Amino acid sequence: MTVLVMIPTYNERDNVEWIVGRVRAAQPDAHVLIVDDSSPDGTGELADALASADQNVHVLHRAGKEGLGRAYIDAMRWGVAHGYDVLVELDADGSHQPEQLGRLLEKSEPSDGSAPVDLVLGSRWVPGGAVENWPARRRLISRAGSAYARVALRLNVRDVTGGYRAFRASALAKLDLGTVHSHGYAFQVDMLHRAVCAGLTVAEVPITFVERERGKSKMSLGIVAEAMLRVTWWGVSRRGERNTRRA
Ligand SMILES: Nc1nc2c(ncn2[C@@H]2O[C@H](COP(=O)(O)OP(=O)(O)O)[C@@H](O)[C@H]2O)c(=O)[nH]1
Ligand SMILES: [Mg+2]
Repeated sequence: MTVLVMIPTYNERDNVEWIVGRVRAAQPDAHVLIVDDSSPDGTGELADALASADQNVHVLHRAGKEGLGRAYIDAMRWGVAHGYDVLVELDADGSHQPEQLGRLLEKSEPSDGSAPVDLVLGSRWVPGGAVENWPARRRLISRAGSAYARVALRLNVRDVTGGYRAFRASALAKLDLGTVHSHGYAFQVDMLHRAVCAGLTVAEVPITFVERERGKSKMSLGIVAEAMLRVTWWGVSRRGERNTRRA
């Protein structure tokens, strides 16, 4: 099984070397793809230096900041084109601990011979999962957002917006990536919703999410609003489709 860990970066100068080093130590066979949106702080140049020192590290430079969704779609296309079996999403800021990646990969390609899971979600909100250093306000936004999307889209999943995930490349081929237009948390909900509608298998494994210590979060009111609006729209149109079928 070949694994590509995709790490999107925007102004992560203080984190990129640290996180890549942790991924390489935790999963020495995995490759890393840093997807940088021309960060003004020089993250892209640092990434290039890491790639020239390590043949398992690659960099995709994008022309400008277009949001997490676009960066991941480009990374996924790159990973599929290069023939990796499993594509992992991981934040650059240390919130997703590379040392826990084995928990996800064990479901993507189980060592006991059971069926591989198409989409494995690192989950903060299942037993054993946790969040460290989050103010009560952020915890509430995240839980409420997950609860809303669960109900609106009828998703039987606890952590709907999490960004620590492992996709089997063969499953991604069924998701029509060319029509994904969502960016922030909405991107994560969108991909999960598409996976469920396409009949892919989905599993959650507990992770401990650690809030970043260095650099700034790119979360904004706009990102939360995008997620709310898109989820509402998807929920309404799904219900409409169901009613049309019934009529
Ligand atoms: N390439 C790229 N990466 C981004 C963009 N926005 C956020 N990221 C990265 O996505 C990851 C998660 O973003 P973060 O700001 O930590 O969001 P939060 O964890 O929700 O607060 C980090 O690695 C960011 O550098 C973007 O527009 N382009
Ligand atoms: Mg973060």
